[in-house]
Amino acid sequence: MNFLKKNNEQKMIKMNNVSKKVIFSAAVIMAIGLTSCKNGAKQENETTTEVSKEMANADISFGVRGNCGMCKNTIEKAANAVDGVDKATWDVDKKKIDVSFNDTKTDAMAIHNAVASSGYDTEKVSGDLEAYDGLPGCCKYDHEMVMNKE
Ligand SMILES: [Cu+2]
Repeated sequence: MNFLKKNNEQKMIKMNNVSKKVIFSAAVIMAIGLTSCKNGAKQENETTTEVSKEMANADISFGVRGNCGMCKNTIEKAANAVDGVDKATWDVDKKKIDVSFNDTKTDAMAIHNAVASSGYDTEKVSGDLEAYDGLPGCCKYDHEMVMNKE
């Protein structure tokens, strides 16, 4: 009787260990998933602190579709990569980008095209579909999404 009980206890301990392991790996997987999304979300709140590298003399803002903080990174990076762009800030709620740039070096259409080639729809240019396909799952925004919201 005593032996049986002990045996049972050991079984329970073993099972416990197994389920603990399962729970632990599930937690690790979830944490990894959450971290990548949190990273994005965290950057959402940071204001763009690009050091002024251009003499901006013009500002535009236009609608750009996107979902999250990772979208924000991609969109702003694409706009900032345009020669003549001083600062680009995309608003995740308004689905809108504000760009300051030097109009002797670039123009609005070049900025639309740069953002679109990173996979994101702007008011004037549809996002490059190949780039869109390469976006992380959570960034695959809805092409019908309302943009440039107030
Ligand atoms: Cu995203």
